[in-house]
Amino acid sequence: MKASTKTLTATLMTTAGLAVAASGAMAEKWDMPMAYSASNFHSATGAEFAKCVTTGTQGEIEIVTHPGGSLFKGADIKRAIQTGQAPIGERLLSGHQNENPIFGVDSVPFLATSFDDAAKLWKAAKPTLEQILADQNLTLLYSVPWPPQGLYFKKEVNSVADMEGIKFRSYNNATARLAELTKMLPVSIEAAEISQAFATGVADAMVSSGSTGYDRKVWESLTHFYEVDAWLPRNYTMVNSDVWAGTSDANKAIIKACAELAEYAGTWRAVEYTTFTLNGLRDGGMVVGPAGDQLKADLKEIGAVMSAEWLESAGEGGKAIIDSFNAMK
Ligand code: PCA
Repeated sequence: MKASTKTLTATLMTTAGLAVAASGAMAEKWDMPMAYSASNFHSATGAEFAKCVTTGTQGEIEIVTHPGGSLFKGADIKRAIQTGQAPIGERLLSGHQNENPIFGVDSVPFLATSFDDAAKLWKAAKPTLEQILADQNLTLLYSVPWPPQGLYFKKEVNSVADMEGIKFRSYNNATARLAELTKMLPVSIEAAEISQAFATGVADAMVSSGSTGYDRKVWESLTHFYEVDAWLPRNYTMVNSDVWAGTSDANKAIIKACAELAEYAGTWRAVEYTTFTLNGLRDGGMVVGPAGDQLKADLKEIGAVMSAEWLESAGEGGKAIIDSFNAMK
């Protein structure tokens, strides 16, 4: 019995070996670094995308996600993929605004403040962004927005004057600039590390989605969330272009289909998660509601300054995206 099991196993292994040899295919493992916690909806979407590819390619490509910045920290993910240290990964698009202002198009205050407008802005910007990424040896697979960005504080805030001197956690150029223009003090901190930063007083405020506040349980340290709907930044998933070129057409088609599904499902999750997480912040004890008129008016003024600055830095390419976005509205 034992011997025949052994023989059967050996036969199966040989057959499998021959089948692999015949098709020339080798099973590959693609590690996929992601910056946000496993419980975050982007990470959940990424895990499903990975499963879709692994199943769809019948294990020829097995994608394994590494959320929470566990393989590479958020700020290092893009470079790791460009240089082939990881074949695939996900990152915040506006995290690269230092390299090219176009990467920050989704974080221009009050340009696109709803899911519908964010989708239009993405459509307008996508061809340019795909080209910029392609020039950096990266192939865009899919992109999912975050819910609208609001302001978190440890006290009631009714105007920009009330913000002066607050230590403000930033996650990209726009958030750091917002801090400067409101006379706050920006400190750059990855989402994965904010619970600790707030608990230890390294920062006392931030602009982010209800989703990130909820994932990181910020009610343990913060008290107020103002629904400002400043912008909806995006995450995107990229693959190293050499790795992509070496992928069979059949597997490319499967990966593209899984990516399309992920973009759709992830966007849907972002919409659903918006109300759910704001309620979660309330349940945690926070005061959640719209900003008052003075605060809104002050922020509009700062938004106008930041929009002008972005347009100037992004030049003709930036203007073309905004024109095409406005034409869609
Ligand atoms: N959460 C991420 C980016 C935008 C968001 O809603 C963060 O706070 O880092």
